[in-house]
Amino acid sequence: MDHFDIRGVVEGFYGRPWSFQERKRIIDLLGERSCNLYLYAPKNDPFHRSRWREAYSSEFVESFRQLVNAGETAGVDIGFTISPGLSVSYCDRQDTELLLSKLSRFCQIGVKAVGIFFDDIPLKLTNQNDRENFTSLASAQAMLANDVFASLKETVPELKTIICPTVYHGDPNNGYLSELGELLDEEVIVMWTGPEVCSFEIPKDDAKYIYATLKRPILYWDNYPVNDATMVPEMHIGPYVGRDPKIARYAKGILLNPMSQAHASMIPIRAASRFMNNPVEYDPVVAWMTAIAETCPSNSEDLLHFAEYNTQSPLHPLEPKEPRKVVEDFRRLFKQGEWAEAVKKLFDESERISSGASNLRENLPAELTQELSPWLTDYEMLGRILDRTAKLLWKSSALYSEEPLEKDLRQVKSLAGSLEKDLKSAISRRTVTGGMAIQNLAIETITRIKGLFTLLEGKCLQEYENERRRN
Ligand code: LTM
Repeated sequence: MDHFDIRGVVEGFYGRPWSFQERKRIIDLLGERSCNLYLYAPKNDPFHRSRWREAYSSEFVESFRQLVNAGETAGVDIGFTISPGLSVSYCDRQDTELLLSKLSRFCQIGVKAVGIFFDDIPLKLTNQNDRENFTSLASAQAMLANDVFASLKETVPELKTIICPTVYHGDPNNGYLSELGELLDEEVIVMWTGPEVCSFEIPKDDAKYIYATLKRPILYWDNYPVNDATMVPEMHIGPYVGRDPKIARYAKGILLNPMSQAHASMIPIRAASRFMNNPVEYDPVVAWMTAIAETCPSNSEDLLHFAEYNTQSPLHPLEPKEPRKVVEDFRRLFKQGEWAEAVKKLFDESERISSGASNLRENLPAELTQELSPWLTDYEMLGRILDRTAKLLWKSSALYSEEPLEKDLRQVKSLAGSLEKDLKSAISRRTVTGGMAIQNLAIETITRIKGLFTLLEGKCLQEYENERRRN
């Protein structure tokens, strides 16, 4: 049966790194889910990347030792990595020694895997000495990695050794990658994110061809649910989809790159762990709904509805289905002349959102509520926008009568003003939930009703004019 030997997480995102407490929670979860590797690689830890030459404090190493112990208890290997590529000189012996001593400090406290990561750096040798000593970036990186890993393995022979190359996605037919495949020791594991940085899909052939180029089964660095860079406004808690189970034939494993929001990341980690353990029988919707139910058993329906508003991500590039469906149902009923039913759709959804959001704020675990809070606020705002849109539509029907009353006009104007304010607040937010379907409906409603104001005010003016003439 196809299966993945390595299953777990790489803490490899930009943004606030997790705390040690958060890492411990994730490691416990990985253990519960029969996953077996956690790799430390947070881009914004300066000692991991920008100031990689500097040593970690003894407090940090002690905390990491406790993490290694937690991993042993949970049955999860803990790995430590460094990203020296921004400034390393591949031919400088001092740099090689520094890297070696920094990694060996972590081997001494029991890490089971080490990595040297070269992602997100220039695809050419930038140092003059390196250009004089190496014919290519691949040969420089292979020499450094082989050298450091061989020394570490002298004391820890079973150590897993991993690199992330500088070309880590796209077309597997690539000169840099084939040279790397040629020169790297065969035990070195190479990471790869698939056809894209954040791959919408990972087809079987991606795994097959990258295997052939690198001459070894690769380890997927799967950029989901990560939400750094331009994805910061999104909360990635939708289903884990688009990975062909047959990639397991050619890949050594999958490590998910999660969000800076550790507790929220547990939803997709729970779901994806099912794929990692049994790709053939994996059902993404069942895995997702189960993960949601496990996260908040007392309010799983509410969490599911909220999650349905937060699917948008590289795996689900289209706008979330749930709010789109509400608006489509509304438009269909409205077109059929079923006014009351159409408006009721909006009121019902608004009610579902506001009661769901308040249940979630009350009953979700505190850390999760804190992480989700900005998106819960978006969600609540959408509920308000739906409510005001529905009221506006309902009240505006009074203006279509032969003799519209001044008081109705005033009331409709005030509702339109409040809705406009809500829309302005929605635009000024830094997070996105539910796509644009509901806002678009609200904008369209306001615009059309303002058109009605023009008509009515015109009529009033006309009447005023007639009266003036009569007198
Ligand atoms: O994906 C890789 C190998 N490197 C970086 C990650 O650190 C980052 O989190 C993701 C998502 O933005 N993209 C990258 O290129």
